[in-house]
Amino acid sequence: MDQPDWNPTVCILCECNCGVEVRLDGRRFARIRGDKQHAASKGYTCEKALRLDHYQNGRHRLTSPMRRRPDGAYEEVDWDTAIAEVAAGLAAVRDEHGGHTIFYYGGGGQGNHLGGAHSPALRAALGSRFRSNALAQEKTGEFWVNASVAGANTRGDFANAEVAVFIGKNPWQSHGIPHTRKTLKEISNDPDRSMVVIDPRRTETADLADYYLQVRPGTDAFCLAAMVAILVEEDLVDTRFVSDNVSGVDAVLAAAREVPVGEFAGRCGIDETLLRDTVRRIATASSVSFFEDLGIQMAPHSTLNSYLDKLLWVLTGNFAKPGAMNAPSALIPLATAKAGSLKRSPVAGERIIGGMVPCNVIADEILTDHPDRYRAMIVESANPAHSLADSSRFREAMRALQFSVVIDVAMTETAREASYVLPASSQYEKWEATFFTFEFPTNVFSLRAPILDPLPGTLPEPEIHYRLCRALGAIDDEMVASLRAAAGRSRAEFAEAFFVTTSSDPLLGRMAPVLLYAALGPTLPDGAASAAVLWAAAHRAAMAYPDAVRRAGHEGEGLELGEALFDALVRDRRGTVFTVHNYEDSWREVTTPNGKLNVDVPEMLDRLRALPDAPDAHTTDEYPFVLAAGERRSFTANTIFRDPGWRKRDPEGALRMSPADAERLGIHSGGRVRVSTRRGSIDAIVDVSDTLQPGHITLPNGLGVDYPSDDGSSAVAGAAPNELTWPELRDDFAGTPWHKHVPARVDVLG
Ligand SMILES: Nc1nc2c(c(=O)[nH]1)N[C@H]1C(S)=C(S)[C@@H](COP(=O)(O)OP(=O)(O)OC[C@H]3O[C@@H](n4cnc5c(=O)[nH]c(N)nc54)[C@H](O)[C@@H]3O)O[C@H]1N2
Ligand SMILES: Nc1nc2c(c(=O)[nH]1)N[C@H]1C(S)=C(S)[C@@H](COP(=O)(O)OP(=O)(O)OC[C@H]3O[C@@H](n4cnc5c(=O)[nH]c(N)nc54)[C@H](O)[C@@H]3O)O[C@H]1N2
Ligand code: SF4
Ligand SMILES: [Mo]
Repeated sequence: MDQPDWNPTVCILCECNCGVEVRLDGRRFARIRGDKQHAASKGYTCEKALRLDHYQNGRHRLTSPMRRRPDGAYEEVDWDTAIAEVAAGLAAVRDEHGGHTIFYYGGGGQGNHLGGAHSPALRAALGSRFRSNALAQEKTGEFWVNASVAGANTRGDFANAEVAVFIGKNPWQSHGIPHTRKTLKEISNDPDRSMVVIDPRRTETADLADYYLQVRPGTDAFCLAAMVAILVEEDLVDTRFVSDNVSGVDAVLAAAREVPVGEFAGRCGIDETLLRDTVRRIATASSVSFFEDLGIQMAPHSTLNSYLDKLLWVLTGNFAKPGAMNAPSALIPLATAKAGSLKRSPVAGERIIGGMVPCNVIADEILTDHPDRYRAMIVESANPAHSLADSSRFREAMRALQFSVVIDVAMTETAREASYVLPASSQYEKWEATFFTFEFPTNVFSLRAPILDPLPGTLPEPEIHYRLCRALGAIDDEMVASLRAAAGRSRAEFAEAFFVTTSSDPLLGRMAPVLLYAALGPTLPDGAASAAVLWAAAHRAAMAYPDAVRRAGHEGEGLELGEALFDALVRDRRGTVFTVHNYEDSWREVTTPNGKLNVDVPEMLDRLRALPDAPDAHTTDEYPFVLAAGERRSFTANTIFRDPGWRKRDPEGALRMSPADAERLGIHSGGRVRVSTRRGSIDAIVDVSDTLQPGHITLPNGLGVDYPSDDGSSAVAGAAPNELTWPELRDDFAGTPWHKHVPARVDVLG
């Protein structure tokens, strides 16, 4: 591959996927800078993007498929052998126990979703029914609430918001909104705008806030319920908006009037006057945007928290207008949750939301003699043996499987338990994209071209899926050849042939991604075969939002509009604007039966009414601290970087602790302690920090992964947080874990 000076691509470390330009020196990332021409990020990055060479060129990269020998060691095998044996291993489980016992986990991280978009074909070829990924340990509760209230996913418009509210979200470190730090500073510096932060730790974001609510850990439901009650009690509900646009409000008003505001303020540790002032500021603003994240989604009452958060913006009329909550379009929806009664997982009987089994029950659904237990697993671009509650139990579950395969760039904690490991090309060596397209009213999709040739021995995931489907006999080469011939003649002929083929048989319909890859893919420029899956998505978007797609500059009627959008996606290297909406368009995304926002959600109202009797502390004499296990810091990025050398500070990921607790324990910054929970212990260095309240301690996410040294041995930096967590610690509705609320003990080491 020739190396033009600055190669456009994106940063893959968080959902923002900021556009960057990389200057190469051979295969090394010699320089990296923000891409000013990127359609979404326009040059913005944070400091982490500069470290991407540690991902691309670290010593963790795999260059051959690996097979586990009976003695547990791994040996290299060639790709043909690996594909044949993986297909045979999965087919054996299917034939013996049924395809529903083959579980699929993952599908993409912060920067890569094209591989996962091809996985439905492999799953269809195997008859696999159950799947999950990280969203089922953070967002499924919120997805369900959004589905119940709006029938759509919703997102804040922070750039235009008069008031920005962050609940259990530290965007200064974790980002998640466009040009995050710039937007935060703008809000903070503008005397006419305000920022509200609800967080037990005085974070970098809290330091910018006008209203900082330092809630006691795990008591947000009391705080948010009191806020809703104040809205009702002080007549701050936007009654005009509500009577025109909201249904079921009487049930909410009745429940809110029962909330003991003063008592709840006390239980969440927030001064009632501050709480009332905050609610008044929100209710009287011309626009308010809300962002709830892990601090309330991985804590007690998490689904109820999400519901109460939504009530705050629904009752104040903050929907479908500038600066408020809106419903962005999607090129490929990440997950479509449905309200109402839900399918259940086969062994534990937990709710499946958005098609995902709660992460916390996966190990339980393997380690059992239940006839429908999972017997095989396909893991793609995820590290569940590190990222799911109770790592040691997950490792045990992996070993109990009859067969497992991991597709990753590295020999991860999860890969080390698998029957086979298939090495993927890195995200800078293949066509890639994410489906994190949450901007409104202007929404951008970034298809990236490779900036390096694949590392020898690696393959892109779409090719891996295609080869496995072929080896399973699920692809008829003649059919692919005839579709490919049609694609060679014209897009219109291809469209017709593809439609006829995929509608002839439901199984072929589900094979669509790999059929597109193999038939349309070879006709795309620059080897962009993996982008063929976007062809169907472009047509769907053009049909769903024709006016918004045209406003984004794509032209044509009917099928032509979809083709024009697809061609633009494949051509552009710095993001494609695919929709430009009017704010009223958010109403079109609302899919509740009567087209209104619906706040009468009985499952949540029951929980709200039960709140006065719910405990507000879960610590014990033996485990007196609340540990937030997995805090986002300047030098964390999930487990995308394995090389600890990327961290300029905090190399081992210190345990943060309040000065009062440190004094009581007689420990200083730099001292060593043991953190223990009911499940396990880890050792850590202490960082005494006045940002924490007494009784609250935090550990970063993403540490505790091993990395090979020059001499071939390997070393682990820091502690893996999920050695301390356990699966039963989870939300009673969505099954999401309480990773931010783990009862723990701290012992000083000599
Ligand atoms: N630097 C960096 N950025 C990242 C990532 C990363 O690894 N590193 N990961 C990305 C991913 S996958 C995600 S999902 C996002 C997550 O982004 P965030 O949700 O912002 O990240 P966290 O730091 O895990 O948690 C947010 C806040 O919750 C607070 N919190 C803890 N307990 C409670 C509580 O009981 N109540 C309330 N109200 N708050 C509480 C914590 O103090 C913390 O400030 O970040 C993304 N961005
Ligand atoms: N205790 C605790 N646990 C947590 C959290 C917490 O706050 N506390 N946070 C949770 C959250 S929000 C999340 S999102 C998860 C994240 O955890 P996971 O979803 O498991 O994902 P990552 O750590 O992002 O790891 C992604 C994997 O993809 C691999 N990879 C990178 N590029 C490619 C590629 O191009 N192809 C393939 N096939 N693989 C690739 C990496 O090597 C890595 O193994 O962790 C969750 N776990
Ligand atoms: S980590 Fe996130 S905010 Fe920072 S440069 Fe990368 S994508 Fe952008
Ligand atoms: Mo996440």
